[in-house]
Amino acid sequence: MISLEKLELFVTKLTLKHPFRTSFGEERERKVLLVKLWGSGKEGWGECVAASGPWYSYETVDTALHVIRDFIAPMLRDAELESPRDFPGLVAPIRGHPMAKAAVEAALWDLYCRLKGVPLWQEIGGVREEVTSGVSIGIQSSIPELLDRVRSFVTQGYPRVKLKIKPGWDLEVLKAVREEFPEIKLQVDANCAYSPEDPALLEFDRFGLLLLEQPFHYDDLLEHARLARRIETPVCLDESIVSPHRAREALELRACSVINIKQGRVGGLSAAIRIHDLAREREVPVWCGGMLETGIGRALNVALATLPNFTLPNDISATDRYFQQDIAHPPFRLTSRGTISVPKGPGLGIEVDEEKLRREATVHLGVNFRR
Ligand code: OSB
Ligand code: MG
Repeated sequence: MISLEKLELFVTKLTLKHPFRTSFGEERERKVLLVKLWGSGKEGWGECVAASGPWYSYETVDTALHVIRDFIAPMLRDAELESPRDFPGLVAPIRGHPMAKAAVEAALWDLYCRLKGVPLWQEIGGVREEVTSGVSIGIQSSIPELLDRVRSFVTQGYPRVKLKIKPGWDLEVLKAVREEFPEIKLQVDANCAYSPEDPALLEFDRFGLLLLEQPFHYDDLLEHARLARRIETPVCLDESIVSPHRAREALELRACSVINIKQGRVGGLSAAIRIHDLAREREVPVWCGGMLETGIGRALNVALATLPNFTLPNDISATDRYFQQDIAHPPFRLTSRGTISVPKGPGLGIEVDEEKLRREATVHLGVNFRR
């Protein structure tokens, strides 16, 4: 049994190296909620992927803080968990709030694996020691600026580029990128920005894309299923896949032929693994999405992406692509093969700069579990 002693919550701000613009807005810094769990003399860390506003999902850092402190922590105090696999059942009475749940589950996995002395990727059945990287490039002010960004990442060795698109920042942009980079692995992400009637959608097939991610509203599986029957480019879902239940529906409806898995969006690592397995049974490939995580969240993504059905390049870039300063060590680096190596140590395999975190945290609170 995991004997939990204490839960701590931290909120801190990290400045992005470059503003990140999507169809729903621009981020210049990230407010990050971190969870630390103490048990049997060891510690485990989890990162909440909720943003400061309810744009990508309804959750925010503040709703997650509230749900963890006021509902999840009291449940944990009275719980008897054999493994992190028991955690989703424990918090199932809380409706929704997947990112809040996922952050605590992540800390439990890290703690559990550190107590066992095994790396997380091995514990969950990972099959590779490096994962294929990719980079997600936000909407820029002009096409020349975008081309500069793409050129810089291609030169650094990124094997796949994802472009954020929206109506009006799509066909012309793709034409320009394809002219300069006819061969690169390229995919696009609309973050729900299109209406099903938009004629541009039928033009994407000209650009040899790996996939088109989430063109329509997050609740709309039907229109994605219709589009998937009309175009050659594989349709991939991100925002729509909020749980294993929804993944099954999407697969049965053939609303997508690829799934972007983000453990935070689906309610935790256990649910992410379940979706991976469901997709694998149907021979639908998956890849790991990103939420501009710090090294803590990135380490979890890297472990997840070692599972066998993560066969497409992931939104897992090197540490130096994100923030001016990270809070975890060592940094993740891009290898000469365009991959990110999986840390060898127990649990997540990274260390948190806790001194810096304590110094800079805007919120820091603790809950004791000792009975
Ligand atoms: O839609 O995949 C997305 C970041 C924040 C919110 C949504 C998305 C993203 C990314 C970032 O694309 C990918 C990364 O972390 O490298
Ligand atoms: Mg996306």
